[in-house]
Amino acid sequence: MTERTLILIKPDGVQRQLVGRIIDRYEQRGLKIVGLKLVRVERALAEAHYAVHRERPFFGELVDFIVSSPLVAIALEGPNAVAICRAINGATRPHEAAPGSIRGDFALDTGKNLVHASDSVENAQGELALWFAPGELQAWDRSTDGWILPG
Ligand code: IDP
Ligand code: MG
Repeated sequence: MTERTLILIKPDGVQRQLVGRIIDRYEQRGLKIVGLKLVRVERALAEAHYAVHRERPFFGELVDFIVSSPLVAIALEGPNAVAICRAINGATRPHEAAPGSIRGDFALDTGKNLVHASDSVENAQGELALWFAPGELQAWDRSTDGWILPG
């Protein structure tokens, strides 16, 4: 089932100059980039994005971190893109993230775990609408699709 999902390379990933290496993980898997931008986020957007965590003790710190410096927002498309990206990122807490995952290879601290990925198709649709205007998402044909995608 073709899905779209939202990835954020959070400010720690941009500051540590890991953007290229992180994007490479998704691209080499075969996922297609359909949206990509560097953004300095408004507080309201960060709060809306993490609204589900509003009551958690780390919410303020998390929002402060997300608005502290530019981040990279990416829309990715592919079969099971939501689950595939969660696996590429690895577990939320880096000490539980498998080696080979982004967090398992590059992160130590839960608050600086480099990446976000939507956790369901429904949430992905909401998050993509929050982060990208419709005209910023591109549907495009890839010449290698026949070698990567089903059918
Ligand atoms: P996810 O990013 O793997 O989906 P969530 O549980 O949705 O993880 O949490 C969102 C983000 O909030 C995490 O990626 C992490 O940066 C931060 N976070 C989660 N739990 C904690 C915590 O206990 N302390 C500090 N930050 C946390
Ligand atoms: Mg989450």
